[in-house]
Formats: sequence, C-alpha cells, structure tokens
Amino acid sequence: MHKKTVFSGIQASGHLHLGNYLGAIRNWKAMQEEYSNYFCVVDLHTITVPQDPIELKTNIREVAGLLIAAGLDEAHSVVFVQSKVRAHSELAWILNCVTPMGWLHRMTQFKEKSEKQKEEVSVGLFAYPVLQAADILLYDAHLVPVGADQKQHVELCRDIAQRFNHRYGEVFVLPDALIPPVGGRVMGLINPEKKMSKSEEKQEDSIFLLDTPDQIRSKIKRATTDSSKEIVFDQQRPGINNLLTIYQLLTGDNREQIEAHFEGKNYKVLKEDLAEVVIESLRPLQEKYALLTGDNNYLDQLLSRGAERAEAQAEAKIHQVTVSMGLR
Ligand code: AQP
Repeated sequence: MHKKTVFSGIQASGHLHLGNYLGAIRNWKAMQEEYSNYFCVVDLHTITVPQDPIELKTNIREVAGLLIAAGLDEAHSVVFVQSKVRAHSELAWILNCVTPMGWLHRMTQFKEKSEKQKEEVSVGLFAYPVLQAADILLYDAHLVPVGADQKQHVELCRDIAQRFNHRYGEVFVLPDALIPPVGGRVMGLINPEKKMSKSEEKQEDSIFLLDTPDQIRSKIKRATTDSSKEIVFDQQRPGINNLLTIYQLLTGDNREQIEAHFEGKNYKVLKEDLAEVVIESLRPLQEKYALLTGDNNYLDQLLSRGAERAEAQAEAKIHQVTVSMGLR
C-alpha cells in the first residue's frame, strides 16, 4: 500500500529543548514506520535572524545528531539539511510571487519575533512562512507534525498551495498539521506563561536535551510554582500545570494516577521526582548522541545520503512546478 508522506523541520537556532522533543521529535519517531518521512534541519530558516557563522555550523550538526540519536532511522526517514537541497530556495521564490503580503502580516510568530528585532527585521523573517510552505510542498507532504506554535504556518501553506493550484493546475498536495493532544506547547520553567524556546535568553527557562543531570536538577528546582499546596493539573496555575504535564508526557501515566501519586506531598518532592524522570528519559538519547558524534564520518555520510534522496524528489517537483507556470 502507498504510504502517506510526512514532512517536518527544525531550526538550528540554538540547543534543542524538551519542548522540541515532546512537541515534535518524539512524535516523529513514533510515527515514522507508518509513513514515508522527510525530516529537515531548516538552516535557511535559522538565518532569518542574525547568526554567528561558527555557532550556526556547530548547531546544525548538533540538531542533526540529536534527530538521529532520538531514533529517526534512515530505513523510514530521510534526514537532511535544508540548504543542501537548492530547490527549497527556488520554490520559496516562486511561492513568494503568488503569496499576498496581507497573508504574511497576519502571522503571529512574525509579530512576536519582529518585536524583539525592531528595525533589524529582515525580509527573510517576514517571508519565513513562505519558505516553510516550499519545504512542505516540495515533498507532496500530506501531514506536518508540529507543535501548536506552527499551526498557523501550516494553514498558510495550505492556502498558498490552493492559490497556486487554482492558477496553474493541480500541482501541490494540500497538507494538514498534526498537533499532539498533549505536549503541543511545553512552557518555560521560569516563565510558564510563554513556550519553552531555543532563543530565550534566560537559559534556566529551558531544559536542553544535552543538559547534564546536575543542570536538570538545578533548573527544575528553580522552576516557578505558586503559593498553593495542592499538586493537581490546573490550567489556572501555569507553573505546576507545566511541571505535571512534562511528568505525564515522560512517564505515560494518566492524570488521575499522577495526582494520586503526589497527594499529600509538597512541591519539593514533585520537583525531585520530575528531575529524575527527565534525567532517565534523556539518558538513552544522550548516550546515543555521544556515540554517533564520536565518529565524525558517520553523521556526515548519513546527512549526505539524506540530501541526495531529498534532492531527487525536490528536483522532480520543481520540474513539475516550472512546467506548469510556463518557465520551462
Ligand atoms: N515549547 C514547545 N512546545 C512544544 N513544541 C515546541 N516546538 C518548539 N517549541 C515548542 C516545536 O518544535 C519543532 C521545531 O521548532 P523550530 O525549531 O522550527 O522552531 P520554533 O517553533 O520557533 O521553536 P523554538 O525552539 O522556540 O525556536 P526559536 O527560539 O528559534 O524560535 C516545531 O514543530 C515546533 O512547533
């Protein structure tokens, strides 16, 4: 039977954190056997805000290494770096020419990110969702598994594809976002009103996938809670709710079991228990990462094979697009 296609990407804008893992990567791994998958380190997205070249290069390798360490497997998934496949930039330009500016003005992530950048905001940051649409449409992806913050971008991608198809014929598959029911939005430890983020300046706000056990214990110890005592899931108490949600996602226990487990206990116990759960959950991934990055060639060869496979599909799609538009 013909498998449906999945595409998703991840930026090399810093160290990967628990939000990236629980909201995206872990789900990619869980579903990879059911689909034909493309997973991409989207370095061209990363440069929409200024990057230090040496750091960027290191981050691209780190992110790619963590995807493999987390269990993405070339038997089911093509893992590659976006800038190695030129068709992403080419299709992004073509789609820029069919996307109304007004659609991009509505993107909330642009509003948030441009707020931080002020007058430094680049055209690239504004057009970022169009590049994301190109990423998805090049591979005829049916499904795009992402965290909740990316839902609006996938909907925009669908609108762009529809507009293109209306003008030039049925060229693109219309994709759907796939957002996990729990874990789609892991919040910061210090500021649980905001999502955990790679580019957050306060390092204590995020648990990074390569944090040491001591760093994890210390960050969770300092996580924001509240003055109440009861340890229960409650959206109105974002700090405790976030810690319990992370606990739920990593243990697989249901909410009733978790609330019963912590009944009569204090926040110190919750934080200590959670820290151990996080440390043990990340241990296999960290060990695998250390192993695979110990051999310099292994990752390079894997990424180069991934880029070749991605390029074959992407070039065929660009051919179809350019023919449909009268460019070829
Ligand atoms: N806090 C989060 N909770 C759940 N999912 C999340 N994702 C990101 N943060 C959370 C999901 O991770 C995937 C990769 O994200 P990205 O690298 O494309 O960039 P982003 O969404 O902008 O995430 P970051 O980590 O906050 O990066 P910066 O700081 O550079 O903006 C996506 O599927 C995303 O939904």
